[in-house]
Amino acid sequence: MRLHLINPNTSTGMTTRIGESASRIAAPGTRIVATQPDSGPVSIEGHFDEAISAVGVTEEIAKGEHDGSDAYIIACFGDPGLMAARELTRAPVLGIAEAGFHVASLISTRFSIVTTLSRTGIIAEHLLQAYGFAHHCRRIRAADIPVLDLEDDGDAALTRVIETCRRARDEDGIGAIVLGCGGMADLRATIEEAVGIPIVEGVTAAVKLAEALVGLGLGTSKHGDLAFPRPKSFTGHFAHLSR
Ligand code: 2AL
Repeated sequence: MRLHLINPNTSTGMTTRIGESASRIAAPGTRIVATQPDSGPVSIEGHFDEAISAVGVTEEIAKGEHDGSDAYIIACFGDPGLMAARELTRAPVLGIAEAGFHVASLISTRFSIVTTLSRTGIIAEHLLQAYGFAHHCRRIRAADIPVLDLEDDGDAALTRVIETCRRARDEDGIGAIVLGCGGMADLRATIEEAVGIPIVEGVTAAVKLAEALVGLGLGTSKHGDLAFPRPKSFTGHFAHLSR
C-alpha cells in the first residue's frame, strides 16, 4: 500500500519529521511517501496561508495519482483542500483534524483540542461544525507557539504544549485531547506520558484510518459531489488545468 502523506506547508524539515512519525506507526505493508507542495507558505497559521496551501495540496494529489497512490493524508490541522482533493481521486483522502476528531470520539465522550496559535482556533472550530463534532469538543486551547517553533525551539514548545494539555485535563471535563498541528506528530507518546490521559494525534490516527479504509476496500465515492471535477477551461495562471 502506497500512502501519500502531504504536508501542506513547504518546510522540508517538518515534512521529513511527519513522514518519519507516519512510517513508525504504519503497518509493515504500508509505504509512506511524504511530500510537500513546490510553492506556498512555510507554515499555515491563518485563512490566507490555508487558501494558498490548498492549491499546492491539489497539485500533490495530481502527482500522487500519476504515481499510483492507494490513499492520501493531508497533514495540516486545517485540512486545507480536503474536499477538493477528494474530487481528484478514487482513493481515500483523510485530513488530520478529521481523523483526530473521529478517533477521539471513539475513546472519549468529550475532548479538547490543543493547537499552536490562538488565531488558528477558529479554523478548528469551523471544522468541528462542518464535520458534526462540535458537541464532542469542550474547548479549543492554544499553546501560543508559532508552528515553526515546533521545529526551531522544540523543547520550549513541548513544555508549552504539555502545560496547556494539563490545564485542559484539569479544567475542561474531558476524557481525551486532540493535538492540533501536524508538527506535533512525533510528540504524542511523550505528551501522553506527561499528561496521563489519552492524547490523539491526527497524523498517526490518519495513517491507521487510511490503512483500515484500504483494507475494507473502500475509497472516495464518485457518486455525487465528490465526482471528478467537470471538464472546463481555466484561464491565466491555471490554464494548465483546462480539460
Ligand atoms: C498547522 C499545521 O498543522 N501545520 C501548519 O503549518 N499549520 N496548523 C496549526 N493549527 O498549527
